[in-house]
Amino acid sequence: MRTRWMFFNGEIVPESAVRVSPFDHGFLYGDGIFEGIRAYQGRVFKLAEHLARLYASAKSLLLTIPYTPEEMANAVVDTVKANNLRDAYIRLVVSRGPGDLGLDPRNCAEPTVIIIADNIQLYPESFYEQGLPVASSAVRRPSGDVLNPQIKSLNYLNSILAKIEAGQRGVPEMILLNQWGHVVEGTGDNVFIVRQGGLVTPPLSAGILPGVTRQTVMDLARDHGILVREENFTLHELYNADECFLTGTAAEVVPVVSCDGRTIGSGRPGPLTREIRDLFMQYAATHGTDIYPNVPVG
Ligand code: PXG
Repeated sequence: MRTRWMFFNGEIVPESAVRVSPFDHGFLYGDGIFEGIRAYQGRVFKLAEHLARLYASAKSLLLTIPYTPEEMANAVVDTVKANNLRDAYIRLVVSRGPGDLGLDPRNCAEPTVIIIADNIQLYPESFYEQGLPVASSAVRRPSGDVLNPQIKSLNYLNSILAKIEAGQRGVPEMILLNQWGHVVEGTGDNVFIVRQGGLVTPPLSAGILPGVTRQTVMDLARDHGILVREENFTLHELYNADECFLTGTAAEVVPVVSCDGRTIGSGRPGPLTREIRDLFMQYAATHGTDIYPNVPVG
C-alpha cells in the first residue's frame, strides 16, 4: 500500500510517524474538533467555509488552534499535494492535546493537529439512483444548552448511537429529532424536504450542524429561483413531503425515498432533488481552492 502522508503538528510526515499520546484529551475525552472536506478535480471545495466553522468550533471550546487560518489552508493544500491526490477526502482534526488524567483542559500543553488526505470512499451508485430508505431515531439530538450541535466536536457518540440503531433497523441512515419533536438532521448530514415546489430545511436554532453542503445547496437553489425556507417541521411533514434529500460532504446530495416505512412522494428520487444534485455536482466540479495552480486542468 502507498505511504499516506499527513500533516502532524506542523510537518508533513508519513502515517507511521504520527504519534498521538494516550493522554491526549481528544482520546481521553473527545475534547477536540474536526472537519471533513472534499477536493474535486484538484480543487479543495469550500475551504474557507470549513476553516471558518473549525475556528468557530474552537472558539466555543476555548481551544486555541496554533496556526492562522491561512496557515491551515496551506497545510490542507500541502497535505493533498503530498499524497498526489486530485479527488480526496480531507480530515482535519484538532484535539486539546496531551494533558493529565483530569478533565481540566488548562493542563493540556499544546493542541494536536492532524490533517489526513485520502481517497474518497464513495457511497454505492444505487444510493443516488434509487434513493435511501431511512428511519427516525429514538436518539434525540441534544439541545444547544446540553451540547451545541453547531460545534463539530470529536464527540460523536450521539450520532454513533443513532448509526447503531440504523444497523438494527436495516437502513443506511437515520433522521434525528430534537427534544421538541422537530426533525433536525441525519447522523452526518443535513435534511431537506420539498413542498409546493420549494425547499424546506430546519433552521440552525433547531439544533443542527451548519452544513457547508446545506449552505451551498440553499445558495444554488435561490440563484436558480427555487424558494428556500428554514423552518421547523415534524416527521408527519417529512412523511408527506413531495421529496426529501440529505446533504453532506461525504454524501453530497442524496435522495431519501422512504422514512419509517412511509413512502415519500413517488418513492423515487424526485425532479427537484435531481436538479439540486446536478446543480451541486456541476458547481463542486468547477469551484474551489487550486491545489496544483500551475498544472493545466485536464
Ligand atoms: N450534520 C452533521 C452532524 C455532520 O456531522 C453534516 C451535517 C453535513 O455538513 P457538511 O459541512 O459536510 O455539509 C455533518 C458532516 C462522513 C462524515 O464521513 C460526515 C460528517 C462527520 C463525520 C463523518 O459522512 N459531518
